[in-house]
Amino acid sequence: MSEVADQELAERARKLFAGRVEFLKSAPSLQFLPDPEAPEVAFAGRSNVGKSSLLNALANRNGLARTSNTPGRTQELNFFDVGEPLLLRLVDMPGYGFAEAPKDLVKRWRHLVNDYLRGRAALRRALVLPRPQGRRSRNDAHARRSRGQLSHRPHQGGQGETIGARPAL
Ligand SMILES: Nc1nc2c(ncn2[C@@H]2O[C@H](COP(=O)(O)OP(=O)(O)OP(=O)(O)O)[C@@H](O)[C@H]2O)c(=O)[nH]1
Ligand SMILES: [Mg+2]
Repeated sequence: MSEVADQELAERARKLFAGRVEFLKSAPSLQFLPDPEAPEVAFAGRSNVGKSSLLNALANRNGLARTSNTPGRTQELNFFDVGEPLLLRLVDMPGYGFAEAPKDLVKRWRHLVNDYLRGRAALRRALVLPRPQGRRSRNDAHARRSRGQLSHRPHQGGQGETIGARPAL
């Protein structure tokens, strides 16, 4: 892509995120997912890796998604509407790996995330945040497999990756 096209895209993104970015709802289980009215982009990765912080940085709004030093802060699928009219939805997800919560609760989050990744028709991209040291865990690999690896490509610089769409929910 040319530099001019890149700049235009960056400007469109800046304007988009300077406008409406609003919490819609939390889904503790799949039956509470919102109607699929817009393409969804979800943040996946280990607990405490900075998924909620990244969403806040992108939206330039501290406190939009709740963050904490304690792993296991995000416990549901949290949906945020972007754009007026609605253009896309960001989805902050619970992390996997270690979390300061009972084991069966952590297992429930894992199933919720995997079912959503596997079957959500509206999900266009899952952004998998790598651990800070850049090593992939088994769960990072599992998140990729859940998504079926359609149009899966590493981010520039090899930091994180995006995983493309595969429908059903
Ligand atoms: N140094 C540093 N700390 C960060 C960065 N991003 C997030 N943090 C801190 O890491 C901690 C966890 O951030 P969260 O955004 O809550 O992490 P999360 O992946 O959403 O965690 P869960 O919801 O528990 O899965 C917080 O104390 C953040 O302030 C970063 O880029 N650099
Ligand atoms: Mg979080």
